Amino acid sequence: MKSRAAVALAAGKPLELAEIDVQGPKAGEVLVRIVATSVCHTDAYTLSGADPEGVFPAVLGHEGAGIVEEVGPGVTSLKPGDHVIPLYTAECGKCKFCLSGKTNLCGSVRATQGKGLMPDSTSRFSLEGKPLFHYMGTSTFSEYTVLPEVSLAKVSKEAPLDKICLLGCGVTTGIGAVLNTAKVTPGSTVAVFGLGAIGLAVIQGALMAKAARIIAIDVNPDKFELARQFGATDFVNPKDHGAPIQQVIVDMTDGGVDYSFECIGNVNVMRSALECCHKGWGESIIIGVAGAGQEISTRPFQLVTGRVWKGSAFGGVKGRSQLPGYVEQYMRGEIKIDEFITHDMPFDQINHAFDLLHEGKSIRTVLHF
Ligand code: NAD
Ligand code: AHE
Ligand code: ZN
Repeated sequence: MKSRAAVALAAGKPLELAEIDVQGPKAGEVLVRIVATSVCHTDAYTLSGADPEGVFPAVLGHEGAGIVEEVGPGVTSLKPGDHVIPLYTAECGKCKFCLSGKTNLCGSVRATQGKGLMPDSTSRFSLEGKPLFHYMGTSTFSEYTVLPEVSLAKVSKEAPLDKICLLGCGVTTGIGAVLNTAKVTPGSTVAVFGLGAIGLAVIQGALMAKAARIIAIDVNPDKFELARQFGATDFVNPKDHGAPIQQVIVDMTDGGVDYSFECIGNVNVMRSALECCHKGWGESIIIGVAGAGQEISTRPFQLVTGRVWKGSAFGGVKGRSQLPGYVEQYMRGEIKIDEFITHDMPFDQINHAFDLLHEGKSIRTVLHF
């Protein structure tokens, strides 16, 4: 079938709007009509060429929501008409990871996903007869996309798809990093580095966890008002201080924070986020994604003296079992999503959505097919 799509033809170039060809689902696969998708910084990161797994030409996009159009042979858990959120972290329920009870990472489709291919190592997308790569197992920048059954969470039909698409990445990642990865305890002091959708969702999670003090840090002071509305109590622009930012935070907090979250993808800030943690118990969670070749460093003494470094992917959330509950929480008013959506526009304005993100003018832009 034909599908409207935005194609990443090469790194560093704007997306090309095109009508692509989409093959029907093979065994264990599902064809989904994406109703709405948003742009996450990770899409921009891959498009920039900094992603070691970035392959071109590809159909990017991983924060979306849609409706099942057709299922392939052997698919039992989904049927046409079901509302779904694509998952870049699959949940097969059967692999070593899924059965471990220790992680939300799933091994079932990750290897081929990282190569931009479906589990049978082929693509369902083509443009003018030439294959296009998939992306993160989701490729939501195409009106019609094909995913493995294990990469789809079935959610309530009552929920607005143009809002809950944000649960496909940003909102879930931030809240989950607080509740699942850090397990922030009531009364804690939390520092959040980077106030995009991820950082704001971390603030939301910290409020849900009853943190007493939430320090919001960004080099763009325009982000502070929304951070305040989400529950941040203190605001720090590193540019306003001569001292290293970790020293500023340590001085503000009688020795450091209980938890910090890096929501930028900057390895120098990752070091600051660790080093602003309290001696003996402070934990720093890396959420930001850093470019190829970049590495983190600190004095081992920072860890010897009790600080802990952790990372979080999709907030430690198991998509198929837990995302339907997140949708219900949104419907009951217990999780904010609408407040992240600073812009809404037709899908064909997708390059403008990328520009707004780069310029620091948007939190999330929802694109409608
Ligand atoms: P974003 O661009 O909307 O937000 C980043 C924020 O960081 C901006 O407000 C920017 O002003 C701020 N910033 C940049 N440099 C800074 C600095 N030196 N000090 C303080 N603030 C600084 O991005 P986003 O969509 O919120 O994504 C944030 C990061 O999280 C990206 O690296 C993205 O790839 C990553 N991410 C990871 C996961 C995961 O599962 N681990 C999921 C989603 C996104
Ligand atoms: N491809 C990159 C890694 C990118 C990365 O870390 N992705 C996050 C999700 S970002 C969503 O916006 C993630 O979940 N990672 C775990 C995984 O299995 O990919 C690289 O460095 O190769
Ligand atoms: Zn994302």
